[in-house]
Amino acid sequence: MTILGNDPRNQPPGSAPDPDSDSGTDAGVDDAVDGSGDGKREQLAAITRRGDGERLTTNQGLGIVDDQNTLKVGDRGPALLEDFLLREKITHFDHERIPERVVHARGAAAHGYFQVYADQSALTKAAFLQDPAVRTPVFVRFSTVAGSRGSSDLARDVRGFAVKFYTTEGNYDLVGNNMPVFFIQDAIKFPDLVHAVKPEPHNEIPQAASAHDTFWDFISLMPEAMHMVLWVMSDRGIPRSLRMMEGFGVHSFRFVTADGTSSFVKFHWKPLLGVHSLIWPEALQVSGHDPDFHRRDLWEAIDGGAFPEWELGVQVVPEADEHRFAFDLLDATKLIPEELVPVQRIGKMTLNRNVDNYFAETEQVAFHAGHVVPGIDFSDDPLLAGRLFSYTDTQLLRLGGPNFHQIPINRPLASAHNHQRDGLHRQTIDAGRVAYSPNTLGGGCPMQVPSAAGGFSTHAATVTGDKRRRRGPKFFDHYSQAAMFLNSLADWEQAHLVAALQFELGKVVTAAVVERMLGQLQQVQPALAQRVSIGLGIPVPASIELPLNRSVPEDADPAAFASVPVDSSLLPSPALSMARRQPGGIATRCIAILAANGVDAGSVHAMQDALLAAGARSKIVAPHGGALHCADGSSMRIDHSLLTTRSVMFDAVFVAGGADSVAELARHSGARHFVHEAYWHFKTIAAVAEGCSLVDAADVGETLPDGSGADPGMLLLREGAVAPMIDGFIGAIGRHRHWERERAALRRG
Ligand code: HDD
Repeated sequence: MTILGNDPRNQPPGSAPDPDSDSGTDAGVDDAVDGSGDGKREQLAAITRRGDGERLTTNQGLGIVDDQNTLKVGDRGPALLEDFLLREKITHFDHERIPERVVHARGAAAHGYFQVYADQSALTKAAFLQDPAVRTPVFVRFSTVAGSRGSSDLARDVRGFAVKFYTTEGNYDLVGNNMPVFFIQDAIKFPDLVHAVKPEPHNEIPQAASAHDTFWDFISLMPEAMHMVLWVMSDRGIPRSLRMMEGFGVHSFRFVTADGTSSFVKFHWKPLLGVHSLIWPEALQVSGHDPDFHRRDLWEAIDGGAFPEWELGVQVVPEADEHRFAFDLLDATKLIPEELVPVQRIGKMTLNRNVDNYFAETEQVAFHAGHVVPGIDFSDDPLLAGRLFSYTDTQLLRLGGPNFHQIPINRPLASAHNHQRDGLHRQTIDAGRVAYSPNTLGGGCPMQVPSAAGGFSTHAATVTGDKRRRRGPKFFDHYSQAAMFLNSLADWEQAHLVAALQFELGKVVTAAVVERMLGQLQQVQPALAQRVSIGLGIPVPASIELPLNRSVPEDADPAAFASVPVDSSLLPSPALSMARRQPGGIATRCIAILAANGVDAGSVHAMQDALLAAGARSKIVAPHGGALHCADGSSMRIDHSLLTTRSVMFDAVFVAGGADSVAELARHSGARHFVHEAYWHFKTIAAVAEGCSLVDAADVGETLPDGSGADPGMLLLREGAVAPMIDGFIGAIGRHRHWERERAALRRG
């Protein structure tokens, strides 16, 4: 392992490294880059401390005899200032916290690896996208945006999806979200957006929620935000699991090949478990019951060996086609419909290891949209430009100085050598007297790397124009893609979006803000504004003065901005609907098995085995904790009592047979409520033999709420053994939810 010294790979071809060179290096770990995907694990393992079997010491290694009592005069004090053990311990404790991220403060992360399916040299020279045999280590952090570190996972919000690839050419960070567009077009508006959505500054209310006046005041004045707002109000804002979210790089980036050919690229992550969400009433309850729901779900899945996987997708647009679309590729509030430019799936990411220490890894990881590798470059997206400044700046504050790249989780696997020196918390001993370039005393090292030898050189794009504060003309079409998104959703998805807007705007106190928002929604689609207004009890205003866009420059010809451009060529894009992104399996789903003393153990075991074989998990939920006495005299361990869990923690419910068991459950209001609630969250419910009477007692039925037909999510086998219903149960869970039940309930009114 090389910690200090020159790395020959940084020398131009033919130049011999000088072993006595004075140049410093930055914690490079050469032999960790071995393509097995384990390099980062080994690098971190080398500095991981475990207390097992160790003696207790001070930070200086001094053995501590008594860690229970402060040094005092006599038995009752006073305590002595001389007590350096007390002082060291308390001082360290007092300094344990660092500033939380200004956005994306709450997160969960895991390690894994990425493997490309086939050589992508026709698209990019990026080394990690060439060899299918190579596993590139990754560290992925998911996050909510608005809430503080201690807030709930279940907030309606965008989710961050940030991936750090530890490539042989240095770290590459793909810092994206679970939505393909953004609220604003220009980074200069980012502080305003964040100030508007964060808790209001005078009273710091509300936490992790956009349902308040300042957010909607801002949004109602920002027509460019309409597309993204609809994404956040859709069920994408409340994922079922971090493992079941798509990810998007949002901006157009560039791919660059070895011969210098550049194309525009949009990045996608496609989860192999499909894209699934909660519904809002459920999210509210989960939030109270287990605010760590998403973190726990990710942790337990990885811990249990059900490693989440995503395919990396790319939409590639040749440079010659840059202006082919009605929207501008540089506008981060627009997506490229997959029907126009298909997503090519080029590789797969697997997360297979939880962190050892939340603070050291998840909290201290520093992502940066500007960490690229040769073969990946930036477009002129004005939102991206601001990001490129912001990320280093924020880490300087958050991680306490310019050496945050030397924090273990941030260290590249590729060796790093340069003339940067000193600063707070420097971790390397940069030996020698040469810390400048050019030099002869250090043999000229470290030397610049020609692009042919793997160095990064910016793609030579031609730019012309006047210097001014403007946006491209296509940026002003704010509503076409918002309408396209809405029209692409299934009816139940649209209904949820309408309800979300009703909830959020229903929390807004200032009437003028609500009216202005209705005016904005009217621009997207009059029917949308109408539907939202019904729930609010506020009519859509006949006319309302809408700011077309505050960004119209003062020196512009007003006539040029008088009308809003509209893209009438856009058709609904089925790829945008979650309804079409559901593969149907039940892998990693969690099913509650309701049981009490006297349960028919046979039906429970048969169901448990079948669910396990299909990759799902099941938990026994009973009126009390401990163990159950089964009808056949055996006993069964209980996973949760009805006191400690709710139906919202599960994807489906099975009620086992056994006369005594079901009689006890039917008397238990918690058990009846469990089934009732699962039904109204449109989940699959199955019961066998006597178990069916609990479903009857829960006041839910086998026909759809309006009587229009059989409910495909209700499987009641009133007689016989459980075996014949198992396939049907698994198939029904694979549909995630039974939206026809919701539709029928809406029809019934
Ligand atoms: Fe950002 C964090 C994603 C625009 C400034 N951003 C942050 C994280 C994600 C994103 C996932 C959390 C990373 C982590 O887990 O540590 N940000 C995005 C996306 C954007 C975007 C997808 C638009 C396409 N961001 C954006 C702009 C700015 C920032 C326009 C500023 C001009 N973002 C930051 C930041 C953060 C951050 C303040 C907070 C903590 C951090 O960087 O490390 O610098």
